[in-house]
Amino acid sequence: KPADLNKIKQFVSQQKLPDNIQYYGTQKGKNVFMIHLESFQQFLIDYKVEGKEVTPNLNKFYHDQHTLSFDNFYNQVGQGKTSDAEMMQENSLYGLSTGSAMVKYGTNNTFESLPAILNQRGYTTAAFHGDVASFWNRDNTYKSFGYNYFFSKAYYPNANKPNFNVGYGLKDKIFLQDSAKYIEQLPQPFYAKLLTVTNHYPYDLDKENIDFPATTTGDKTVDGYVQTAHYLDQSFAELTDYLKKAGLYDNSVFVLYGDHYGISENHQPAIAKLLGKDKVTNYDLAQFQKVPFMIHANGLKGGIDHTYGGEIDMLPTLLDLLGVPDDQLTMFGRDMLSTKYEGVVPFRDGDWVTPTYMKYNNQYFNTKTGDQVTLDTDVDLKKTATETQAYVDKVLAYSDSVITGDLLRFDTSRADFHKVNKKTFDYKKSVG
Ligand code: GP9
Ligand code: MN
Repeated sequence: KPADLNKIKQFVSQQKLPDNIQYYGTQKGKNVFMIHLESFQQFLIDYKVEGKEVTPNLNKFYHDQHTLSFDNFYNQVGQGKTSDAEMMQENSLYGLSTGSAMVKYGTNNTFESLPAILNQRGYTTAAFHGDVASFWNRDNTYKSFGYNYFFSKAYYPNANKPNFNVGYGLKDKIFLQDSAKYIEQLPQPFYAKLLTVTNHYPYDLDKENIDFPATTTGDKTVDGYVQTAHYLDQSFAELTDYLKKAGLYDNSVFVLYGDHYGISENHQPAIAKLLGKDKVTNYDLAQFQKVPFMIHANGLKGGIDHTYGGEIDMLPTLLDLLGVPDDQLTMFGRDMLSTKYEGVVPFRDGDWVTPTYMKYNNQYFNTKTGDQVTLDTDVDLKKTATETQAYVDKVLAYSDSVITGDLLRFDTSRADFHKVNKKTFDYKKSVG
């Protein structure tokens, strides 16, 4: 078994890329806000309904000269949805091919996660979420990840009031305001992860909070999506306004990401209408898997970056900015800031996207033009497809064996392993 890990670590170290000297360590020691935008797809950015922007505040943030915004960034989740996104974001390990890795392995496995890495660098780490602590087994998993604190629903005095919840938990505006009051009491530097939830299927919101026209596809489960997305956008602006006043904006790095699609492929006629097309192809559906990935910090050299990447790449990219040495970490993603980075985005079902070709629902496309291509007629595709498929199958299998075999436990003898003592964490109120 330790030999399995060695083989995998060898592969991981071979695919490690040099840091980018323009960025490396430029954000070292700053507070980190990780803002999880529930079910938020990239197409919402700059999207308009009846001439109005759905997300004016996030658009402004996206286009800010100090925000690095990736516009070819894909979600890579499987059945574990939000929890798969978290697994990738905190560890650069994939979710599993079935079920949720956090549910099955979060309690007992050894991890070397972002909270543990930052704890060792003097950070206080805290996760915030307006749903019950046990959802996706967060209460146990966050201990394994090394979170000092987990503020779940039970910590929010407003959570029991009527009309303060919708869907899975506290409404985002209340959740983010109440979370900010906890955050400003944390010793700095801190790593704060905020998991929003109102922009979640079926996109319900009370009348008083609806401040945006629904779309008119005629599909009831789709048409409210822009309304809850708009509400999330307003909540985000309220949070950042508050943090600016509290003096926490300029000395913090903000990482924003969408976890997965909001509108599933079961709604193709509605998707076609949203995109202004007669019919959607598998190419369109692949584009629809894009989610935002933005990193903002005072003085950061920003811009829209067209690099192809996915959630698995978030951690190595952030560690580059924070100046954290990561040569020994078992991460399957790669640093999107590295000048040597070449995008290969594996999906959990074995499909993939590269800057030249993509495979989606068993069809191949030219990534740039969207033209369908076939293995028989396109020699370049054949080469790319063979190499890419081998790589994709390998990383998914390796990541799976790290999780299902709990292989990182064999790495704890490393002098620089970021150990976690789960027993030192007690999220008290979060129980029950
Ligand atoms: C609930 C929330 C939703 O706590 O994270 O999870 P999802 O259904 O998106 O996986
Ligand atoms: Mn989710």
